[in-house]
Amino acid sequence: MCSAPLLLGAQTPPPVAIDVNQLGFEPGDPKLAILRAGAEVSAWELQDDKDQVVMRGRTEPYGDDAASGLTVQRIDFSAFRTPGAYRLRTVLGESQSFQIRPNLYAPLARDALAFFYHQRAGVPIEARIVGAKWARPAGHPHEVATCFTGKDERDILWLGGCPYSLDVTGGWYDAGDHGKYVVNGGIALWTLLDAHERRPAALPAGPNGAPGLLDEARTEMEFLLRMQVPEGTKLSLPSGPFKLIAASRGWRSDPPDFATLDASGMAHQKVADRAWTALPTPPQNDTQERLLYPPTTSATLNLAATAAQCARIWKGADDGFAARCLAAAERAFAAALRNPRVYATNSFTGSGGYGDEDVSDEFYWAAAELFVTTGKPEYRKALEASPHFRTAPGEPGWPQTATLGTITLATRPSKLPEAEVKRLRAALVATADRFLADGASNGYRVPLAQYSWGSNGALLNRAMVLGVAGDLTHDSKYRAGVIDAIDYVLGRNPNHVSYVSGYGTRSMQHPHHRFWAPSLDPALPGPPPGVLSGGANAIAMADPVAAKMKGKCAPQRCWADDVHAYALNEVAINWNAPLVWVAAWLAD
Ligand code: 9MR
Ligand code: 9MR
Repeated sequence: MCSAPLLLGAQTPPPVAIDVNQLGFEPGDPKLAILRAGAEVSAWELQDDKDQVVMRGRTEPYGDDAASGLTVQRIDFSAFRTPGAYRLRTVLGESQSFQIRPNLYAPLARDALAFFYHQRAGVPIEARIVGAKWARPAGHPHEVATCFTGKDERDILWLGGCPYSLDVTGGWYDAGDHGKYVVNGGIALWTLLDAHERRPAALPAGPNGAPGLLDEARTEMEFLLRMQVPEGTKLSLPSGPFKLIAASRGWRSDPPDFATLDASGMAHQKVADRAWTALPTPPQNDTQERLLYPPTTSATLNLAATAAQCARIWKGADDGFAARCLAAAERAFAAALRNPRVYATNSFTGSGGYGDEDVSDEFYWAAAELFVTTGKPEYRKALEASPHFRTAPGEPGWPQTATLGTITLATRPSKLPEAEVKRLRAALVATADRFLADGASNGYRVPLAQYSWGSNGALLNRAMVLGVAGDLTHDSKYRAGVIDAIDYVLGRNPNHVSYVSGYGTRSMQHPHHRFWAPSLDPALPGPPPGVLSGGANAIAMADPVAAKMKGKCAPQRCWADDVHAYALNEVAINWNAPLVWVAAWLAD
């Protein structure tokens, strides 16, 4: 142990050896930083912005950490509560600077919400709201599309198309691409609407006419409603379970044969480009043909669930809209019951798949939303008969929505008896406890066990469940878990990066995005503040940047701030939505 000052020239910044939330901490919250160093105990100092030492302590050795591939020690300075600007120092190096102050998270909640405005299709993104740098003309302002016909990537011939065009203008672009997907739109919209139902005053209209949460959510809801198949429509669709096939063909399973179905009330999976557009392509410059892709049971249930939420949220504020939502939701649920196994084939170029061959969880979720909204016995029967009833099988995600249904049943007033609500709550709390246990089992104390595509979104969805558990139990350990998650996202990670643009001294700059792509065209802007990178991915390393890292990085370090790294560094509505939820919860 030596406490001599670092011998570094004035121009050489000391090495960053301490990873910490670069935004900072609210005074009363736990405060943890991670030092990259062997097991030897060493001294740390907390310095204010006048280089005065305000607290000293000893690191706590953790040892080798598989998730980060590092040997780490912990610095706990939770006891320090005085507002100000600080950095941590040890002989091995220092941390980025950060703040301690109240009301730290409100701006983050607002900027994370503004992401959805930036992602809007069909309307110009206005300079008076976002500033000249991020303003752009409307993308796809008249999105009138008919169904895909022709051969897909599996060589399946889609002959029938659909006997109509739909005006599906509006909504949000999904991510770095310009697809608009009902499946992923559903969970993103649910998450914003849930944040609103929990704390209606949290995100009202923003400055300069920026839309508040409800206005923003409504643009997506209106889009989802437009994706519904008109009454009296017969379509030829593959219906039934997928068939296992030889792995040599590159697919795990094949869709079943086509059947003619009454598709009225179903929802199209997505509207998207026929072929992938190049990077960069600002949305107003997209010249690809835009097409509707076949309706699926999963998309239909995403519409049912969110339109049911809409029906109760807008009741009293806009009864006409609420009634439209309710009718669409009930029509969609009936259509899904009629056509329960119409799965996405994942075989169209130009857009992502969001294919899911188990929609029992989507059925449960939609039944739960419909029951809470209507109180009708048929929905109660459907949800009580579901294998997912009273379960919270992990963090929610676009392919696994059971936890969403359980959150709604456990936290919204309904006709369920109190004993039942208790059981539902217990399931959520048990799942939150599992997340805390995951946090206890890695060096950086991140309540996540697996790092796959969109791991930051998965982590924030876990933080949402932890937040719900905190609300239900008033036990501070759940807020501590939420802090662990946001700390990781904002800098307490082995890449010492803040994964949220504009937040922290060293934040993500080069997302996989077709407009925020200054590394490809210097005339284009970088990401506006509040945009979340998908994050470390050690499992589905599909892009060229990730492919090169495969097998060579510890899970938390499989990440690069590179526009081409779509499996590591894309941005997406279903990942930014839990950032809004969590930041608003922390701000409350
Ligand atoms: O840009 C696409 C990104 O938005 C998707 O998430 C990703 C996976 O579906 O695909 C990206 O597009 C690439 C495509 O899959 C393969 N050719 C290169 C495309 C552009 O990077
Ligand atoms: O988030 C999706 C992830 O779970 C999948 O593994 C991945 C590959 O199918 O696709 C991700 O979603 C992308 C979508 O297909 C197209 N738009 C961008 C999404 C985020 O990368």
